[in-house]
Amino acid sequence: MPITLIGRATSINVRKVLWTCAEIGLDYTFDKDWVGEAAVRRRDELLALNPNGQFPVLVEGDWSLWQSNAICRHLATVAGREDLLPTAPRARALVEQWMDWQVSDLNQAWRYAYLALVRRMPAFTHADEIAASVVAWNKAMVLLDRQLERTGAHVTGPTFTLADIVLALSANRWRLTPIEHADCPAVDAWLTGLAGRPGFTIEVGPGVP
Ligand SMILES: N[C@@H](CCC(=O)N[C@@H](CS)C(=O)NCC(=O)O)C(=O)O
Repeated sequence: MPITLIGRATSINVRKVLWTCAEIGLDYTFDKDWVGEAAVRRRDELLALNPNGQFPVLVEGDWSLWQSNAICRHLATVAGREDLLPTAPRARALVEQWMDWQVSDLNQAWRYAYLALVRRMPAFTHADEIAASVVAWNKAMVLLDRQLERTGAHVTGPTFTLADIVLALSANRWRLTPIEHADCPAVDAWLTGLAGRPGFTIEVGPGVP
């Protein structure tokens, strides 16, 4: 069945799915025609697939799925990639735990600072809010750093999983955002170590925060 991924290549949530596709070696179409006039013209099409009107969306025939982390898990499951998403209950729960932490706590921490300092959105200009967001973001990254220090390798242990994909994109955003960064040597070493993986250079490497 033909598989289509819908979204913009600049989106961190789309890029985590693109990286997962690269790891799997998936045969799919990337429909990225959602910029400017096309986004307006295709708005109803998007809303029919995702009532949130957001990207990414995965389309498999007449079935579709939204939420980037759910899409990554689905693709790994269908591909039988137990290395990316283990089937053993505890191992799987830990991968899901870190993925949920990324999409909830970590995303919430960086949102204000990123929208203010990188996207330069007019609604995000309060200095106190930016400062609070930077503190929360650094605190979250130090938590991740301690975890990577403990495992000495990847987010949940010695092997690479979906948790590394979703968190590496977040860590890359943190590194490339112009803030004062907390000292996170384990995060830096982990990012450097991931550089040879399929998809990393394309989806994380070129310096898009
Ligand atoms: N929790 C959702 C968030 C999706 C989301 O925020 N997507 C952004 C792009 S990163 C979006 O589509 N924004 C609206 C737009 O770009 O028009 C997920 O992980 O898929």
